[in-house]
Amino acid sequence: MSDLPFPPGFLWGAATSAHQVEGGNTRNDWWRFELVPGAIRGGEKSGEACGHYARFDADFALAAADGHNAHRLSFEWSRIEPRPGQFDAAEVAHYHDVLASLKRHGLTPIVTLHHFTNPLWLADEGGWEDRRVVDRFEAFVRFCAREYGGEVDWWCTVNEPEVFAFRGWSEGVWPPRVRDDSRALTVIAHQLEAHGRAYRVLHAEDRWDADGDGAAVRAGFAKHRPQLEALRAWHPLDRLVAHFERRVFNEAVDRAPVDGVIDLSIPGATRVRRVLPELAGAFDWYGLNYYTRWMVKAFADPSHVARPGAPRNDLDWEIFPDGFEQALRAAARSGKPVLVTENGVADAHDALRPRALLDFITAMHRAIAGGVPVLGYLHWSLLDNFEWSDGFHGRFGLYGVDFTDTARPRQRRTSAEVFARIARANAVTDAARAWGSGGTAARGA
Ligand code: IFM
Repeated sequence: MSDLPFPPGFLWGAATSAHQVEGGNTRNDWWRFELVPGAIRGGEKSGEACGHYARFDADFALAAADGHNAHRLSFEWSRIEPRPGQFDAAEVAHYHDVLASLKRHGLTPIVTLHHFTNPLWLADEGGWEDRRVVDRFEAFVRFCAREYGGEVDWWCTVNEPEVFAFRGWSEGVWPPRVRDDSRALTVIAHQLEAHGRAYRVLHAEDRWDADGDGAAVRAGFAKHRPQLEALRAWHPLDRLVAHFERRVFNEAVDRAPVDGVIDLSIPGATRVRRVLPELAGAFDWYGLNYYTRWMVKAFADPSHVARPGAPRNDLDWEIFPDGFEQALRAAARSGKPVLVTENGVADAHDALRPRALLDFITAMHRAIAGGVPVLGYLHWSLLDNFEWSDGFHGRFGLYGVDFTDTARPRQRRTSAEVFARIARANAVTDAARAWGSGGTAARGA
């Protein structure tokens, strides 16, 4: 086979989030939630997570040695602003150290400002259900833009507004453990509104072109975009529920930053409709998080399952690379270039990931060849990490982590080598294919 080259300047890297890797995040709502019996699978707690708070420099060295040229991370709001309006100088300095380390290693930072966790004070005043959060977030973003603008150009305002809202307020499996679709829609709306505000603030306050490419700010948010299909294609209710889910989860969230209209509705919930001029056109790139296709089964528990017989990862999510190509094409309909802010496979034994990685990246190449402008690909994740209510069960790392002793060396997986071969060549080459095809057959295939 011939090489599949990617555009010059393509960003290759991995993505992480603060709470999932740093450890010791005692001042946010997830830390408190993890203490609730039954909240996390196996009673696990983030605890020291990967110990990345102390080991970031060594971890970035691994990424750089593998040919990465970018890295997506998040700033932990509760560290930087432990009380409203008060900023912790030591923690502020810590993230300067992190950014300096990324620079030394030649990794362009892509900084997420909200990745699921909230300072305790924010959660206690109503969190993302209370409209005040939009002002609170704006103030935090303004602080970050002024403080770190000289080191950061790529900003990701919020991560997966729809996942954040549905898990916390509809399914009730994340904090604050609410089961109310109307409240979930309000939370999505607040996240989108906060994104619009943040976008304007970043462009107004961050005037420094940190990487000298002519742009001081490139901002967007990360959208989780699963395929959603009826499990039983003949069943009117499966089809109807899949339709409503696609509409609110994918289409309505896609539309909001394009024309500034937030219009969220699902049967049985109060519709949320807002027209926000500051949200219209408020993104420089479409952040795509793609993992899987969900087959929807109406009024069942579970209501989302993998396609029967499909290859699945350790969390029972279908591995469906064609869906990635479709999601990229859908993202491009926003009219903006696409940045793959996440894509990955939970696979503790690295049996499926090497092959899947090749298949996903080849699907992305097809999308690019078909005209989709893709700026880069950030693999989830550099390290195994704390997978929210699944505890340490979903192992997504190019590198394995020994959670019994995070000081031990990271375990380099075959996937890291496959990814390195692609990133270094900026192409899917035969050498990468040779490494990637060694994975064992997919479970359930
Ligand atoms: O670990 C998460 C991440 O925090 C957000 N996107 C999906 C990942 C895998 O579930």
